[in-house]
Amino acid sequence: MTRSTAIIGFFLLALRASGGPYAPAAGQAGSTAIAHDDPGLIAWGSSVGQVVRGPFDISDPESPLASFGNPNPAVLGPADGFNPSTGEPLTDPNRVVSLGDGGALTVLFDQPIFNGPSWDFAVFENAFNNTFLELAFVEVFDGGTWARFPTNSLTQTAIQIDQASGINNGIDPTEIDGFAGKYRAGFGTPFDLSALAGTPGFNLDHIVAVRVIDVVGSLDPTYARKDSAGRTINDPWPTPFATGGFDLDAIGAFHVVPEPQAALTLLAGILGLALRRPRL
Ligand SMILES: [Ca+2]
Ligand SMILES: [Ca+2]
Ligand SMILES: [Ca+2]
Repeated sequence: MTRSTAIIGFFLLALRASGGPYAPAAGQAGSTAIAHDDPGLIAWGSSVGQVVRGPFDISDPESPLASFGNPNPAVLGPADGFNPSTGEPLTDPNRVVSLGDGGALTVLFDQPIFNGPSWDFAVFENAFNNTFLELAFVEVFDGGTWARFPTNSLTQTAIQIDQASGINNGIDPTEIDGFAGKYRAGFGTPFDLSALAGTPGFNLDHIVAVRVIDVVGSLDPTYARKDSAGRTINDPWPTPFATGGFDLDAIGAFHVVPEPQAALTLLAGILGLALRRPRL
């Protein structure tokens, strides 16, 4: 970074010091952060679906793929990607999985998540502070269709957020909404399925899988990812190491269909398939 871009960055930051319209960091008034031990979290991811690792650096055709973490067991069960006494993230391959640029990971739930009052599930990343955040899109699957939660990124796009910059290396959580990774390790970002109401034919009460997809934070239009309003998303980039990209710790649910009902739903599905007559 040149001196002049650093100075411009400083003024941009100063201009934005008042922050954006969305919920602030964990522990601040109005935050939506979900503590890892929130008693409302009654179920956690039960198995791993598709895993697609992204490269260390999407702009480098020779780039290896991110490789850190063993999806099973790292992303299953309760959030554990941090030291509960200090809040520090734990770099342990059995606790978190790194996705790399644009990588994706699907977590399956034995008992489908449904759209209950307020938040329905929360995604846990392992950020080491409130502003060095790595973001992911979140999609849910109702057994037939995928739907993506709407996103908003108001982060400045004049200067690339990167690992090295001392002046402009963060995301203000009040400027982002609808992404996983909004909160530091030990705190989940909550999602309310009501945000997807109106998606044609989509069943908000039968979510069997949740997929997180790393946001490639590059400002280069060749690689840049966009929010729901078409704005480029600024996010730490490049992150050229085995642990690059979004790091998934866990996904916990607030509302899941109780076991017997889940079994009945499954049975009904099997019967439905068995009774379905071939179309002539
Ligand atoms: Ca809900
Ligand atoms: Ca990323
Ligand atoms: Ca974990």
